Amino acid sequence: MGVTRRQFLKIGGAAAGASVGSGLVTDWWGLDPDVVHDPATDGDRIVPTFCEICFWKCGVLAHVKDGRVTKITGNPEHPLSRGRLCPRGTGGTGLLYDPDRLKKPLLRREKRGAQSFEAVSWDDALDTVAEGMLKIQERYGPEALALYNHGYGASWFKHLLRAYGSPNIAAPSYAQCRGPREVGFQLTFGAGVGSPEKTDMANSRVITLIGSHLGENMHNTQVQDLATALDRGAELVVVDPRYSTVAGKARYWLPIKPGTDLALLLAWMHVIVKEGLYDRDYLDRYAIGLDELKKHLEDKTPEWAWVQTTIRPETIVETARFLAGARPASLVHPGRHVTWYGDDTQRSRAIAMLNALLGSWGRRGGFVFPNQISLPKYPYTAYGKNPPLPADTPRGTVYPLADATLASGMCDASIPGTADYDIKGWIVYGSNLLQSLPDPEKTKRALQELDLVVVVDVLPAEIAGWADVVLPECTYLERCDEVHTPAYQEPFLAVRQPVVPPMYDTKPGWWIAREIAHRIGLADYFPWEDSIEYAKQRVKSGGFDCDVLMEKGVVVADAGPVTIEEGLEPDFPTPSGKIELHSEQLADAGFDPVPNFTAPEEPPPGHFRLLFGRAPVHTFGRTTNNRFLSEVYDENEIWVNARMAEELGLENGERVTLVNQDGVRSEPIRVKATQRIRSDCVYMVHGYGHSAKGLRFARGRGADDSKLVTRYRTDPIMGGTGMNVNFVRIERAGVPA
Ligand SMILES: Nc1nc2c(c(=O)[nH]1)N[C@H]1C(S)=C(S)[C@@H](COP(=O)(O)OP(=O)(O)OC[C@H]3O[C@@H](n4cnc5c(=O)[nH]c(N)nc54)[C@H](O)[C@@H]3O)O[C@H]1N2
Ligand SMILES: Nc1nc2c(c(=O)[nH]1)N[C@H]1C(S)=C(S)[C@@H](COP(=O)(O)OP(=O)(O)OC[C@H]3O[C@@H](n4cnc5c(=O)[nH]c(N)nc54)[C@H](O)[C@@H]3O)O[C@H]1N2
Ligand code: SF4
Ligand SMILES: [Mo]
Repeated sequence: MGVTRRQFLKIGGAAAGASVGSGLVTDWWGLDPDVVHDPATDGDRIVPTFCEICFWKCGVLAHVKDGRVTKITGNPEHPLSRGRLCPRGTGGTGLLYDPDRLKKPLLRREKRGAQSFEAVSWDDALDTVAEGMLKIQERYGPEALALYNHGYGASWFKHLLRAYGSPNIAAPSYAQCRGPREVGFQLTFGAGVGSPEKTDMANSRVITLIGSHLGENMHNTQVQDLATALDRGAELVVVDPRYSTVAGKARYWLPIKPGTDLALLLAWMHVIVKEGLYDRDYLDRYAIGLDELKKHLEDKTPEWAWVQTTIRPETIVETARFLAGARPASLVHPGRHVTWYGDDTQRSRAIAMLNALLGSWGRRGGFVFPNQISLPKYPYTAYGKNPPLPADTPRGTVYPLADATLASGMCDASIPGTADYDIKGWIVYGSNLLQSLPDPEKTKRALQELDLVVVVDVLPAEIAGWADVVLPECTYLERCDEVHTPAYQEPFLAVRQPVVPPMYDTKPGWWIAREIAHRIGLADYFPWEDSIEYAKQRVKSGGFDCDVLMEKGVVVADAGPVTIEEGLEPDFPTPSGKIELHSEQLADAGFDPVPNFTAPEEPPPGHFRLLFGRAPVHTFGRTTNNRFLSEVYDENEIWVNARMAEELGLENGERVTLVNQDGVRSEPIRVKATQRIRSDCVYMVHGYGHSAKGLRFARGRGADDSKLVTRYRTDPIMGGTGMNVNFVRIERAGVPA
């Protein structure tokens, strides 16, 4: 059975309608969980490849008839899809056949940001890029060129920048997304959580979600694992100021006051320690710092946390016992997008520590130690030694525990005189910085300062409007990228291969990067004929059969033990070689060795805290122009507590303007008056309110949350930008509040 158009609409409709508590989790998919897709349903050809509609990289089977991709289904043999895709992946043809795609290389005609371009040949466009890069290298040194990237196709450009000699390579998925989580877990266990997350949710007995809104956050395998766990009787504890879709399936929904999760986590640990409910043997063997932690937790009582979180002490005690009762198969999910309040590394660390008390790290139903296939590199010239340090920290500042470059920091460094040296040029691959970095007006100021802005994209998103040169990449269905070998329970090797030839005058990223390299004297770094030859060489040198891989799209290796129960000897690569409940690393860097809670700022009178998240059928603003996906959800709404809406005289469905604390106004947005959200915050889906002229479908639909994020709170430990610190008031059309 394939996913038919009708079923697809049903999935999206159910998800977008979000009826509270109805149906099984499997209904989110609109699919019978026991039916595996028959890949041979239709199509002249079926080409296995992997998805890029989000960053999870599920294996897909693309069905081709008369040269057109007619249908995209899940590859049954691929561990991340297991025969199913999320609704977004199924709608990938909506990107391939989007009439608004970038079709030809473009050169800017008027001033930056005016969105006025002239179509040129690839030679002219690439010569302009090469000339700009050589000038920057000569005038300021290679470090003055930065690469922003997101997505799997970026590897060719990262390689190009390293060869060129720049350390300024960053993705908003670190400092605007999961960076604090990785650092918080590394400080505790010596290793981060990674992507795909190394959770073993399918075998969990209790799953605790701190804001993580799985089911709206549609990472395919995680949602499947959650469905499996629930089918096996697992219970959910959902902590969220909003009654999310997954809260509708939970045993406990804790509508926490936004920004106070750390207080709840400390109080949970207080109860677990005080009542001796933690995993004593596990901690004796593997952890240090329990005594310091116990002492620290003494006054973090449920009554103390009540005042902060508004969650009653009895509930805190009851849920603490509930979590501990299922250990070690009790998973406190680390979340993914965690740049919320600026205390995010410490909150993530508290999540890590709670998991340590439950003994879940390295245990079935908790976190596994995944395996990974390692392939030898394609032999190419080695990068130069001792590249300069990145320019991502404001002058005089250090984020001692950051383990990647900060996208926001590179933007700051592009405003002259703010960092140790100035960044003078940007190459932007697959990242719509005007919707992903906080304070977009600052991003625009930075853009105006640059000598060179190159955007490689598939769509004319906002960022493309600011480019000097726009290079149209073909979509993931038209190209071959780097081989995918993630760390996972079942280690595997997957290949992305072209399903149909590139449409229009678009080119694959590997070709674009190589052409630039050839023009600036870096040809030696790109010795491969094309990306298929490159992929084949790597696969072959790893001892795998390329023909089988190309035919199946994936090769799965033997799993081997991944948990302590299976006899695995765990490894904690912290400085002490143990789980660090008390962190000398943090103390040495001048931070709290055990997390302390500071209450967040209160909304000013008449204001609500602005929260945001995901819609099940969209990936940020990347898919809001996708006409297939938008058939089911084509504009966002602002969730307002029903009682507050009544007090403000707001009608359900009426269009309002949000005005933030700095007077910035949103586009008109429809009110969703609902009891499913607290009265001190409002919520909207990120990725709407596009202003780019070329996005003819998405333009003018809904409102843009990023525009309202004029403030952020920087995490002092790793530089992440906490963005849930903005407040809005609601203005009715023509009625200033
Ligand atoms: N206000 C606010 N800001 C946020 C968030 C939020 O919720 N609210 N979320 C944060 C999070 S979690 C993250 S991970 C970041 C993500 O932010 P970004 O890294 O900027 O990622 P996307 O928004 O996915 O970038 C989308 C761009 O990639 C292009 N694109 C899509 N496919 C391809 C392709 O195959 N090739 C090329 N070259 N381009 C392609 C799209 O057309 C689009 O222009 O944003 C963060 N910023
Ligand atoms: N469909 C779909 N799925 C996606 C994506 C997508 O664009 N579309 N993007 C992917 C990416 S890159 C990421 S990073 C993830 C992000 O997804 P997640 O990591 O799951 O979540 P966030 O976007 O941070 O969080 C949104 C949720 O947190 C709640 N929340 C807000 N403030 C607080 C608070 O103070 N405390 C608590 N406890 N909860 C709070 C909100 O009400 C909302 O339910 O999703 C991934 N999956
Ligand atoms: S989770 Fe959905 S959009 Fe993301 S890679 Fe998988 S199928 Fe594609
Ligand atoms: Mo993210």
